[in-house]
Amino acid sequence: MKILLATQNLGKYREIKRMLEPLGVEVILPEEKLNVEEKGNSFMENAYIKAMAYFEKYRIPTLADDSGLVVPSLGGYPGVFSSRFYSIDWGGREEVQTSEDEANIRKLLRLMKDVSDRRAYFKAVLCLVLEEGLCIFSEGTCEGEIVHSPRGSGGFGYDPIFKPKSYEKTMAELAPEEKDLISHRGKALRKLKEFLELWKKC
Ligand code: ITT
Repeated sequence: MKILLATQNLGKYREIKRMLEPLGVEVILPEEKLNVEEKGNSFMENAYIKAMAYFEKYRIPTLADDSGLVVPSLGGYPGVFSSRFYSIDWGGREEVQTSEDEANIRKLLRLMKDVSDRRAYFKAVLCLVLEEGLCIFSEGTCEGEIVHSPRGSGGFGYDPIFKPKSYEKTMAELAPEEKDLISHRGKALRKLKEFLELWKKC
């Protein structure tokens, strides 16, 4: 089975590919980037918007992942704004942009400088459009806390400043398979895999 992954994020692509390929699923990227406006208010809405936009163009089973980091002490931000959090006006100075990931991390750490409640969680919602009129969702979360300075070089995004619950390492210090085992995306993908196995038998 071939699945088109509706993303521009190579970090997501690497993780989804390594978890789905052992199932015999070939994960491919779109040849052309579509300008999809993610105007939903939830991960679920945005996952659906992305999956449908690419499905309508390519007409093959299409998977989208909308995900992000939720920090309750920041009122749930970055949340659905995770990928471009650095560009959101929060008062104070603008982040100098090196890479988007680094700018996001700098902004989050600056906002949380004096915040003692550092709990946070990652959430991923996957939307798989299998054919016209058939779409399924799965989601996963991973709880943890925001550390005071970045550590590790694995993963992507906010991984260097996120320490999963009951771990001493940040997500970016874990081996890829360790991340897959506990991550929001790993959990959502395992649910999706169960469904795909049943569906393939039908
Ligand atoms: P696509 O929409 O093209 O898939 P994107 O990066 O813009 O790519 P999202 O809108 O879903 O995707 O934003 C997700 C952001 O949340 C991502 O850019 C990271 O900053 C963060 N994020 C999601 N999953 C993460 C993970 O496993 N580790 C670290 N950060 C993550």
